[in-house]
Amino acid sequence: MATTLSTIPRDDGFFVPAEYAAHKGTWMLWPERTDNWRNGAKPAQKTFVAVASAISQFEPVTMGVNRSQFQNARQMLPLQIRVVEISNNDSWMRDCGPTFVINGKGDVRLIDWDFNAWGGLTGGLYFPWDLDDLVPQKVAEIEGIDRYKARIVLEGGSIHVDGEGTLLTTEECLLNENRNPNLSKKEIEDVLSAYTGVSEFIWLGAGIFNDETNGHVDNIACFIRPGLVALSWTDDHNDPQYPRSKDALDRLSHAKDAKGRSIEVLKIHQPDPVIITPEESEGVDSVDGTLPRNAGDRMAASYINFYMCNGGAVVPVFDDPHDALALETLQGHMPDRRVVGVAAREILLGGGNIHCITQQQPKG
Ligand code: KQY
Repeated sequence: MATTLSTIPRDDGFFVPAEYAAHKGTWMLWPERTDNWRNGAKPAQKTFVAVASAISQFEPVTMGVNRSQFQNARQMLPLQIRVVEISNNDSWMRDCGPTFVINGKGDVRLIDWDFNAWGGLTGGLYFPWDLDDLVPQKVAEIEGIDRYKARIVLEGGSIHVDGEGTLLTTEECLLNENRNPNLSKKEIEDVLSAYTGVSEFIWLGAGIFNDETNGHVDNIACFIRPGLVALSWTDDHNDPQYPRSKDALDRLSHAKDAKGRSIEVLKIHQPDPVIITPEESEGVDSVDGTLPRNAGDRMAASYINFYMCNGGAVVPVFDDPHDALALETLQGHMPDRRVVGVAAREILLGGGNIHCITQQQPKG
């Protein structure tokens, strides 16, 4: 039975574990909307199959699908991937999905944040988003997990935790007037502390250049382990990403985590600019209220948007000269995981990457 609780996680002894803690499995949502995914979403579906298959080498994967796509998804996905009907507006499980909490005694619950499609009517990416907003409640019902309903607009990709009391985020996103205009920075910290259990915040300024999420942290920086943060980097001072990454480096270099540690930064050089081609742009339906995909636009490509699963890490690659070094560097710093690259341009074309389309459910 799944109950909606009227308490808050911290008071109940629950906190958000790090992504690198043990998982029960991974949740994803199936892509289909033709105003975001080109060519009837067929290339994206193949890439989602590749991501789900890669993760399923390490842990169970559940794919939520809209009713009309159930048979197609079931047919395209390997049998070890569970396919369940979960109506949704698009496929960004990291952002519209739940954030799970544990109490260290074997119990798991989830947080259901308010979702407004990355900005609602002030720069949001599509309309409506009502089905997305119900996804966490449906996951709670399917799993029989109790749910905390948090009255704050927040996407899972806008925060990272180290599992030891520290939260990493960006001002560009969390302080954006299209999320929680009535809350101050301090009030946002207070709500997030109460729900995630953290006591220390590391605020970066901006995220990746042209990131349509308003700078989600999961595209620019992530914890590899407590005290070690991977950061998307460029050596090119003329690249529009340079001041963003340099500012993040400066802030991280001066930060202390909840345990009083300084942060070690692992630079992961970004791929060369990834630009939307005319053919890619023409494959996307044009719909009022949905962000267009214009030929010539630079996409927010980053290797940091990878996903850690039990014994593995699934990393986006772009057929780029920097791919090999990114994989090698991440592998070198995660010796207990097998790093797997998945060609991810099709996900990037939709506005995010592998981390954005996955959500871990921790082990109890
Ligand atoms: O987390 C993300 N990067 C999601 C982006 C949503 C894109 C919708 N077009």
